[in-house]
Amino acid sequence: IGFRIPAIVYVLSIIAFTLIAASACSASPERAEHRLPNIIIMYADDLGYGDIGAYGATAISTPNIDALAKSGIQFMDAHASAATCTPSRYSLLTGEYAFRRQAQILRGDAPALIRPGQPTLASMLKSRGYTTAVVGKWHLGLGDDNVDWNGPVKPGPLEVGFDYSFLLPATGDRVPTVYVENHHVVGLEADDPLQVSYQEKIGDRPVGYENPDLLRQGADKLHSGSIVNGISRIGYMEGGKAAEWVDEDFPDIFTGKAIDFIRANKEGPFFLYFPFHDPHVPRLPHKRFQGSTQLGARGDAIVQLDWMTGQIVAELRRLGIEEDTLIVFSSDNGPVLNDGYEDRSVELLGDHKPAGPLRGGKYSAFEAGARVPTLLTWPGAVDPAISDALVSQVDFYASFAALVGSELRPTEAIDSENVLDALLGNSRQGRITLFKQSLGPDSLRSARYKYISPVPALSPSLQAIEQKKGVETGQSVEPQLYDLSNDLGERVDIAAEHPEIVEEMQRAIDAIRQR
Ligand code: NG6
Ligand code: CA
Repeated sequence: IGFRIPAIVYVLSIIAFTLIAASACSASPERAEHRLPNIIIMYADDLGYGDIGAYGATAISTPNIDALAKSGIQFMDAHASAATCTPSRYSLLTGEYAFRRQAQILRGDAPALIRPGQPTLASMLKSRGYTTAVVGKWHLGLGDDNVDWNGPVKPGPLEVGFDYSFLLPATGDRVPTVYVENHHVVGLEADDPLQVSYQEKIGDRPVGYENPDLLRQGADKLHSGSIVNGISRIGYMEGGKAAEWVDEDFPDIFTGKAIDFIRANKEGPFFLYFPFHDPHVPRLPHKRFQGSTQLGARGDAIVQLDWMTGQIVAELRRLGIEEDTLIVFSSDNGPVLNDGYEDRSVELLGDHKPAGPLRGGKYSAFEAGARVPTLLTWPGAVDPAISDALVSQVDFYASFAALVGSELRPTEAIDSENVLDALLGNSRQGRITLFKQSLGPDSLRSARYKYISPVPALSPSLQAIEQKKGVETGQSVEPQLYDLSNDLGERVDIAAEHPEIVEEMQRAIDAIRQR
């Protein structure tokens, strides 16, 4: 079916790579150093393939993100490596599939998933002279087991290659609802220590299931723990009153911290990993964005995200470093409407299609689970284009390593492929095959086909997601095969007609899993 790399292409690409590497080394070190671009990864949370103007949305106005699409490369077939948050983030930062660490959506008090010593995109860039920061949503665990939020919270980003961190530790919908800057919870008072539990109610903060009258948004059972800022969260939190965040302040606080970092490091090169909270639940956009769409909180949260994007680009321009800065804009997984809170996203959806023409959504093995809007700009070096190349976020590691001239060790970023040429628009060829995880089955893409592995038995928790969240998860006890060249919406299962393709694609998944 033609998705194996022909040997000759492989050999030629090695020769080409060696030549490029050699010519990079022969330049004077000073010049080579100077030419390293700043790198910013802007990473939305649960933003779907159809949620922004550049990908067809008309009910949400996203001029700043659309401007990135216009001035850079717009990828039509780019993917997160999973359909949920923690696994996608793990892969983006380590170049490794999340199943290798059994990474699942983490609790808010989970220990650091990326352990000190494991190489990351940040540590790799740091070794090439970059100053590195993460500002925004982390959701990759912090500290060791039973982390003490009142002492130094570590290990965390600073132990895996980041010089600076300002974090929303897990998600907006789970405790602790505080910021963590470097090793410390921001604004904590010594006489009101912060404790967190995911087992039982602790302390005297009201909880959602006992005080529905205190809530600004109705919530499902899971999201009915401690109430902070009128919203009940997953888990329980005692103390830490002065450190509580106000959700509506996220856009200003995170954008401000990101801009501070950019200003302080304008001489470059710097790496800024900037994961947004929007449009994840709970959706509580700042007052100035409320009502900016007819879609309610979810649409308004996307307008807020667009504003944040614009602020960063404007700052680069003001500092005169826009040309020297490579920006990637993407999302960690596909869209969902009701993800635990009644914020009227379902009722107010109208004709808007968060997943565009794709089937499924967040959590799903269908395309909308992980095929996400993806843009790359680098005004000094990349010409505008629309690209159909098949690319995965797991490949950012090896690709940027090639860009900055860092040679990967055999154990480093083992699932990451160098697709730099496709990312920079110099080639239409990205990956030959692309592996994805979901909350349920694995899937595999070639340029033409989409294969979804069968599950041994239907999972009741996935069935619950289908019923409550209205997302088709893609689980089936039968293998599924779709020909995306004429069936982008994955409607006609052709597995039965093509047993040989099914077998070959399943074998490819097994080989990745067993590696
Ligand atoms: C799920 C939460 C969901 C969301 C998600 C994390 C359910 C019942 N609940 O466990 O509300 O918080 O975790 O989203 O599905 S993610 O984008 O960070 O993966
Ligand atoms: Ca997410």
